[in-house]
Amino acid sequence: MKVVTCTAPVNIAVIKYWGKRNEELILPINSSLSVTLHQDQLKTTTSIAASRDFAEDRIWLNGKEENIQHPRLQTCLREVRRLARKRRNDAEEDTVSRILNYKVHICSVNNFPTAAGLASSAAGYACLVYTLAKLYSVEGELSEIARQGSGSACRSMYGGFVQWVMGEMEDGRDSLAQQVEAETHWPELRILVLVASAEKKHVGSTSGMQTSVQTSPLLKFRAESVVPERMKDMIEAIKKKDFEAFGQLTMKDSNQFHATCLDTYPPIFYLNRVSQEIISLVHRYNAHYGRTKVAYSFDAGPNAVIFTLEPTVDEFVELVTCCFPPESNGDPFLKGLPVNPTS
Ligand code: 2P0
Repeated sequence: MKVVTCTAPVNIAVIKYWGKRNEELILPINSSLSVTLHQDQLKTTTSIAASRDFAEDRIWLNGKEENIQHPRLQTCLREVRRLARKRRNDAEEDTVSRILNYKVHICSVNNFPTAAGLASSAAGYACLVYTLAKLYSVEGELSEIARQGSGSACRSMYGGFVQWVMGEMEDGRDSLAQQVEAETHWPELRILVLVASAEKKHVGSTSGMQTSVQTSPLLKFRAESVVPERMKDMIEAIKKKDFEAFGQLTMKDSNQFHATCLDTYPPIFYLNRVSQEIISLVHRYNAHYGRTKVAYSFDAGPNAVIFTLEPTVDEFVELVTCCFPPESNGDPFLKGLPVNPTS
């Protein structure tokens, strides 16, 4: 038997992916860009065992057995095994060939609530693909396979600041994740996750974005006329460590993503009253200082992700706990998460 265990962190998009041009290959209508959290924070841990004693492939997610026949799981298994057959080297040929004939048992756990809309599929599929690749000693580019598990998963294959280039080819060979800057690049950057609700989201991302592509003219405009320029500006802001530019672009992109959700027919509402109050609090805080010291971003759910720099964390956390006392609103504050392991 061979057993391999790996972890993969969540990533938070600052230029959002929303909408596919090819559902099966998971090819997006626009490029996107995210920040990958540190491995010690919100993450998935996956163990995969291969043994000649296993009669079939099986998978458990957070302790519960799931259907291994799920098409996206099957794609990841098939594609990593195909690469293993193609890329195996002579030294390892015997071992890899033997393991490729075995069935696998996969156990995957998240250290954060799966239902809270915190990018669980991104960390999950990134971890599955990476762990499978380790099992079969596959090296090299893997984000193309992770993308076919869940679009946002391709970005969790790298640390630091990562872009998912939409690509142009029909077979998706050029729709890949690329690191823009390493995790050591911006040590002062901090991410706070404010949990406004741990409820499961009403409209899942996959079906939500399908409806948006079919019905929202704003989404089409965004993909064609806004995101290309914004990607360039965001990469420049990151490279220069210009927090004001980074923060403003992040907030504008989150707001436009939620505007496309409202422009979808029937409309999709991911933000709730607490989310709106957090948005307003951030703008009042920044207005007080006359500059952008804090930025928010919301994915397909009401929970806020706050970006700020280290010296601002304590004051902003104090403000949030003061404005949203845990006893009246649940517990909106989860954790201050360093992006960089060395900081
Ligand atoms: C993102 N989201 O860029 C955006 C922002 C949600 C809002 O990627 O169908 O779970 O598996 O490709 O990756 C959520 O979409 O969807 C997502 P699929 P996925 O992070």
